[in-house]
Order: sequence, then structure tokens, then C-alpha cells
Amino acid sequence: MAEHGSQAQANIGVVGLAVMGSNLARNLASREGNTVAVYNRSAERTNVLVSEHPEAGFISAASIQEFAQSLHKPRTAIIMVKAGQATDAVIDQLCDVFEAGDIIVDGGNALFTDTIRREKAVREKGLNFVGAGISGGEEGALNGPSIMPGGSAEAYETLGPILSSIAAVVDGDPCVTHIGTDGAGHFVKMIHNGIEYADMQLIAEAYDLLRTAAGMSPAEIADVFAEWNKGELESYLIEITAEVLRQVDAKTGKPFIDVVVDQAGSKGTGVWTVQTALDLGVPVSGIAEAVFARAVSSKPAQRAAASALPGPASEWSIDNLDTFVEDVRRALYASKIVAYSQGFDAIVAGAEQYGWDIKKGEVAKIWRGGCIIRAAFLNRITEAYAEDPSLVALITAPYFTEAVAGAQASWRRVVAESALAGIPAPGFASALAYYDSLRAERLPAALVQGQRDFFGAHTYKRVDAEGTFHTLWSGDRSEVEATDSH
Ligand code: NBP
Repeated sequence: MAEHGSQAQANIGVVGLAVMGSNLARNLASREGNTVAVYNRSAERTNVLVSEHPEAGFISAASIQEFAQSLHKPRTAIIMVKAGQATDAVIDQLCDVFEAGDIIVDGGNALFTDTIRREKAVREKGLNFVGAGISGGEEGALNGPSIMPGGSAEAYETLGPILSSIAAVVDGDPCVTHIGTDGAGHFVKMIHNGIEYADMQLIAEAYDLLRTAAGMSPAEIADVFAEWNKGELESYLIEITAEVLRQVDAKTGKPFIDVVVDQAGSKGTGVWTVQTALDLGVPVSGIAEAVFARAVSSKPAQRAAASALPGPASEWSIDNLDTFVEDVRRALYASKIVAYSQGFDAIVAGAEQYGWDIKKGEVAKIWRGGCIIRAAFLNRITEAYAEDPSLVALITAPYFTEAVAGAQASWRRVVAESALAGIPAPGFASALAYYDSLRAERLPAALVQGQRDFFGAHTYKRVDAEGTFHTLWSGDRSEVEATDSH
């Protein structure tokens, strides 16, 4: 039975009892050894949760003071409130009632730079602050999410077993690991979401090609995705894509997909990933294309005006449907490898910039369950980093190199033919352009350097000599060794 109490009985508490917090609290309460204290700003939510779930044995708190008193030491509380100012408000309240050594966990979708700032401020008060990325939505929160905690190793000693008790489990391993200090957990969660954007966009492009170029029906395409889900593309996203495509609208009897407005929204984590990658100088073009594709879709006025723009004269002529479907599958797989490789590049760059020791193989491992990008494919990533922890780019690992080599003829056909037929496939095309850029012996960046030196004296390096140079473009065009002022 739920009870109000001032005794320190709970080993874990949850503040913020909207859908995510309630589900996480229920998940915690359902695991052996956990007694869960719950508190919400407005008492109504607390009362509803506690009365609807007597089996959970929640200790409900009517005030933040009561909440603190109900936790034994080190007090550990997970905040699940609206990310932003609400998080800061709750942290301030908890800091007032918690004591040195206690642990405040933010399980919301915080921007990692906010987490870095909060961790520092809370640490200066002698308390621990852990920003934990929690993936898997409502369902994951209730039944087992993938959890990406940052913060100190000391805090993880207490927190780790609690988080392990509620995380998704794959092959006996809970999908949680200490990612790194301060904002590392929220950083990796952000990249996860960015990869999710790319993965979804690529799947959507594959659907569009099968529909538009081959004229297949949504139900037929659902069968194709269900088949793909038995092979190397096996993943939650492919699985649910088949479900969505098979759905029939009860009102009209039409395929569900045809009654949905084709404008995709976003909550911002994809944008954060791209903005962060731009700052870090990491080309996450697959994620960026996915974010931009949603932005293009959400511009009805521009799309209406542009619908009169001329397209190609000819259509894609498909001789053999099976070959075409296999080409699209391979193009999807190769593009997906690029997107994940870029996502891990961003993790490497973030770790370097912020001083985090992030184990890439462990990250891939904890994404195998609970989260939206869960997939068999992640095992290959873990293996690649196990073989070579300092792998310079995931795509250069033998497994992925071979996979792309096997797919590339199909990939090139799909990108070329979709361009000729005027069917947009920005994710596929940009992934291929990235792949070709990366493997090119020489890039036209040399010309860009020449242009930069011409108009801005930005200098350049030579292939055959040390040093930095500038050509006197408006003078006699001789070359001088550049000084620091250039
Ligand atoms: P919401 O994001 O809708 O937030 C509602 C909660 O925040 C309520 O408990 C509300 O209290 C509390 N709150 C607000 Br708003 N302002 C507050 C303040 N100033 N002080 C104290 N409490 C305040 O809840 P949610 O949808 O359950 O999401 C919780 C977190 O989880 C968010 O950060 C969200 O981004 C994240 N999330 C993650 C996933 C995922 O897949 N990982 C999915 C969905 C959400 P009240 O009841 O008194 O108004």
C-alpha cells in the first residue's frame, strides 16, 4: 500500500509523474529490491499514480521535503520533468533538501551542454548530478529502456545497479553502461536520436522508391519490409515500418499511409545533433539530410508553388521487380552503414572535445535493446570496435567495408536511376556522395583552398613542402611563405 511517511524507506525516487516518470516509477517498483518514492509538483498526478497502482507500493510525498525524508542515503532521485527550465527548478528544489553525497539524476531529454552546466553547479554544492539519456519512449520506460548515464563514476556505483534493474536486457546484458562524465550520457542519447532520424529517412526513401518507381502497393511493400526484417536489416524500425504500411484506415478503407499528411515534425534532437556536429566539424550528412527532409516536407506553400516545376521526361523502367527490390534493399543497407559510421564519428569527436572516455562498442551494445534504433546490426558495430578500439571510421572496419562493397553496384544504380526519374532520395544520394568523398584519392578541396587564398589570403599548404604559403594574386603571382599574420 502507498503511504505517506517520514521514514527513509525508499532507495530511489522519481520527481515528475507525467507519462515518462510514471512509467519509469512503475518499472522501478516492479523490480526486486526497489522501494520507490514519488513526487510531482501538482499532487493530482501523484495521487492518480499511487491509487491506480497499489501493487507498486509507492511512497508518495506531498512536498519535496517529504520526498527527501522518504529516501535513504545516499538519496537518489530521478527527475522526469519537461526538459528546460522545469529541470533547473526541480534541481534547485532538490539541492535545498538533499545533502552531500546524494545523487540527482536527470532522465529527461536535456541538451548535453545544459547537463555539463548543471553537473558542475550541483557538484560544487557537494552533491552528485547524473544526466541520463533514457531511450525507448513510454513503452521503454515501463518495460525496459536503453539508458545512457553520464556523471561521476562514484555516483554510478550507487546508480548502476538500480538502472541495471530496469533496463532492457539483451543476451543477458542490461542495456545500460556508464558512458562518461558530466554530459556524456545526454550527448550519446542525442547522437542516438540523430541516427534514428537518418535511419527513418532512409527507410522512408526505400518505401518511396518501391511505391513510386515500381508502383507497389503499401501492403506489398509491407511484405517486402517483413522479409527484409529476417536478414541483415533486422531492426525495430523495419519491423514497425511493415506494420504501419499494412495498416488500413478504418474510416475510408484506404491504406493508412495514404490518409496521413506528408509533413514530418520533429522535437529538436535531430537539430541538436546536426548543430553540435557542425560545431565539432563532423560531417553527419545522413542525419542532416534527414532533418532537412522533414523541413522540406513541412513547407506546404513552397511545395505547392514548386509542384509546377518541370521533372524528367522519362520514368524509371523496371525490367525485373525482384532485382529492383534487392537493389533498394542494398542501397538502404549501405546508406545505413554510412549514417551509423557518421554518428559514431560524432561520438568520437564529442569525446575528444569534452574529455570523455566513451567506449564505442559498449554504446552499440546498449542500443541493442529498449531503444528505437535497436537492431541486430549493432552487434557488428560492437564487434568492429572490439577488434579495433581506435578504429578511425566505422565504415573502414572489415565487416562494413565488405558489406558496402557487396552493396555498392546496387546503391549506385538506385541513386543514379532515382535522379534520372526525378524521385527524391536525399539520404541515399548524400550517403553515396560521402562514401565517394571519403575514398577519393584527391578532393577538389585543393581548388577551394586556392579560391580562399585568392580572395582572402587564407593561405594553403603544399603537397611537397612543409609550411604555410600564400600566392601574391594581385601582384606578380609569386609564392611567399606565410607569416602568422596571414
Ligand atoms: P512532460 O515533458 O510533458 O513534462 C510534464 C512534467 O513536468 C509534469 O510532471 C509536470 O508537473 C512537470 N513540470 C513542469 Br511541465 N514544469 C515544472 C516545474 N517548474 N517544476 C516541477 N515540475 C514541473 O513529461 P513527459 O512526457 O513524461 O516527459 C518527461 C521527460 O522525458 C522530458 O524531458 C521528455 O523530453 C522526456 N521524454 C523522453 C522520451 C523518450 O523516448 N526518451 C519520450 C518522451 C519524453 P505538473 O504535473 O505539476 O505539471
